[in-house]
Amino acid sequence: MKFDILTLHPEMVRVPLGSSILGRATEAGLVDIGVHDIRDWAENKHKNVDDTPYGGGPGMVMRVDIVARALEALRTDASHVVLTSPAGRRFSQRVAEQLVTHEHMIVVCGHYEGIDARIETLVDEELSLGDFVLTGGEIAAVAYVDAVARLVPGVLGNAASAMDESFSGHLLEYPQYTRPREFRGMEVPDVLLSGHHARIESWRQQQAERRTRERRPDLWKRFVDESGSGE
Ligand code: JCQ
Repeated sequence: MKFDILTLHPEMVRVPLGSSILGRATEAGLVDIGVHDIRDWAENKHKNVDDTPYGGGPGMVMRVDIVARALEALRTDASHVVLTSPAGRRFSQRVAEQLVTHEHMIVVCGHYEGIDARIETLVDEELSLGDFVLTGGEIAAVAYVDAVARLVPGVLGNAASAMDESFSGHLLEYPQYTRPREFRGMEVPDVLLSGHHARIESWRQQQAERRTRERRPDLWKRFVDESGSGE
């Protein structure tokens, strides 16, 4: 899958998206993540990308014509264009599962001072990471690309890790343990050392349900409602 990020701060996204699992996925040719400086499409020699707001007020507003030129250069019929914005639809695992169906995803990083409102006509949707304001959309863009890219077949080395999650549906993960067997008086649960695979599976399921009920009553309600109706 191809990704392109449009940003005023390429250095903020290059390292996280080139490291670890996504770095390996890029080397393996499973994903291709392009990072582009919006300033490359600025017209004058000063490379200005923003201007003062019509109607007055503090700060600067990003010009829509420059973002439009950048998108004209990058988009194809297979592109899905996303703008990072606290005013957008809330990002989630379900949204990531929808985004991975596109061949090409372009993310335009918004900026706290704002973009000309006509940007709306150039993007397919606006996505929010949550109800908080960032200085720029770069951290949101990294989160979206990471969450989508890990769903591309082959990106997660172990095929079971992605499957386990969808199997457990809306539940939180079960607790995991490794050596040492005892740490500061805390023992690894006996069942995990028993070698009884069926008992281990049912203990993990029970733990996942308990943690979800205690920590995320909202997810627990969805789980109960959906398993009740056979969904
Ligand atoms: C993204 N959750 C928070 C800030 C305006 C496009 O307009 C704006 C963009 C930003 C940067 O993104 C965020 C954000 N998801 O703050 C203000």
